[in-house]
Amino acid sequence: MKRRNFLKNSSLTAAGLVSASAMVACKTETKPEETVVAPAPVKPIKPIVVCTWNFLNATDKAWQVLKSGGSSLDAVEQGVMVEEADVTNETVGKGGRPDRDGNVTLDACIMDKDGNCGSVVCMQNIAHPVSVARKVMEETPHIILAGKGAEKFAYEQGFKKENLLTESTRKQYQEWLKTSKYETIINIENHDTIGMLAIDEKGDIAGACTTSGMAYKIAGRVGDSPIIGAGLFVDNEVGGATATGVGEEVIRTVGSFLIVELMRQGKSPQEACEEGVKRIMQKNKDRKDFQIGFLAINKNGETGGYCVHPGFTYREYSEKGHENKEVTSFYS
Ligand code: SD4
Repeated sequence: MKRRNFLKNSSLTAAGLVSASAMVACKTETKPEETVVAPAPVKPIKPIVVCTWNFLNATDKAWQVLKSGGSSLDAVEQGVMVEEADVTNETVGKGGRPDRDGNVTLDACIMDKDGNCGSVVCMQNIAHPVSVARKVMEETPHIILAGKGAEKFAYEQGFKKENLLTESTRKQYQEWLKTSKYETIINIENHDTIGMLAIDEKGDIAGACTTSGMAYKIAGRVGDSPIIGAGLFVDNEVGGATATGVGEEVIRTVGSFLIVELMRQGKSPQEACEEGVKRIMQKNKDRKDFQIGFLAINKNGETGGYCVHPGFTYREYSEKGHENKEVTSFYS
């Protein structure tokens, strides 16, 4: 390099350094002092139980288990069993509406604080699929048992065979046969699946979900409710989520897993449920013919819910008492 250019470059560099350091100095001088405020410690709400829809007796049962020091796993199992046994609830357990061949086929799953899970799909003749799902989780190396295999396993575990069709659902089915065109219609009326999430006194989270699925579904159809990640997901570090409504749409977005992951990224249960529904609606811009409701809880016991159409509620029970929570919806 020629001396003249060298000097020129050096002086430029020096000038650059001077001005850069002046800027740094200037920046340092003018920067307002940052006060680091530690987030206020959140006292977790526990125990607490929430479930889809307004199932008073189911949350009561789960609350009794939690209050007597029971685990969240026992609470959610025993809580949803109340609805499985209630023949007036025609979308869960005994008394659930049948498929289009007249058979009641049940779906259920359960998940514990350690990420263990069990599920039964399309199982007939057993009134408490959630308990069979728990047996799958605890007594087998598998997660999902289906149809006849699930039923056989249930008998081996001591469950009794029961006729799940009631007089009421049999009559409704026969009426439906008269008018049915056997179309695969996704409806928005088929509610009352119970998804339940609980935190026990130790702060551990568990969840369960159980349903007879869509009324008059094609034989063999399985919805989201027994699919881990879709109808239910629990991560003891973060929280849990569950879904009700048209299972096909929930499966497509792996809804409950999505919501738990959104909470992991910092969203509140409410914000996560809203984002979950919005994701689904982005893919269904022109459709108004289905309902979905999401319910979520985080590790602090904060809860939230959101749905496509108005009408979805969830029930919460904690030391604060019993509350039926109306949620806002995408189409208000
Ligand atoms: C299903 N998600 O089988 C269930 C139905 C349901 O309230 O939730 N009904 O798709």
